[in-house]
Amino acid sequence: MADKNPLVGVIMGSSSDWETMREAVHVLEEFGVAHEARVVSAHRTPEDMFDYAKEAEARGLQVIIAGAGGAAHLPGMVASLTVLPVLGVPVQSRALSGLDSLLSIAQMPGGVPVGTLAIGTSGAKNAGLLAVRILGNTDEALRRKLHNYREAQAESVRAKGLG
Ligand code: RP5
Repeated sequence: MADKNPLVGVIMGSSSDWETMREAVHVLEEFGVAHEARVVSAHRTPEDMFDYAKEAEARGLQVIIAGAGGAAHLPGMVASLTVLPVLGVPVQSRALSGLDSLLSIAQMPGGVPVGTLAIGTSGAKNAGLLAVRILGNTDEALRRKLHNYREAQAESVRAKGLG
């Protein structure tokens, strides 16, 4: 899945991560941000991961969102190969409910940053929103959309009241 000239790359370790990572893609679609989504595994296709990370900057990507579960090396390895901001999404694993993913992604050594989000769909959604906020620093139209989004969210909470 790819728009022309994508600004955000959404990658994941397995097609089984898509159920989670589609939340990030939904946000990018909602804000009209050009993006692409691919399966790039740190363990099963390490050469593809290397090429993706090394070529990302020259291809015009500005943010990479990387989701993985279990021994979740993908976000950290990609961050070690690029200077683009990398947002890591811990996918909820079957064995340990994503705690393994979270710790694998969050506990990076100093010098190789990964912005780690929450486990699962909330993390994926917030990774999408954080990518939009990063792009919003230099894109006034996106910044306006973020203000509208925030206001609409607040209104929807107020409208629900106590149900
Ligand atoms: C990781 O292993 C993937 O990110 C996925 O979350 C997990 C399980 O992958 P599958 O066995 O479902 O392909 O690399």
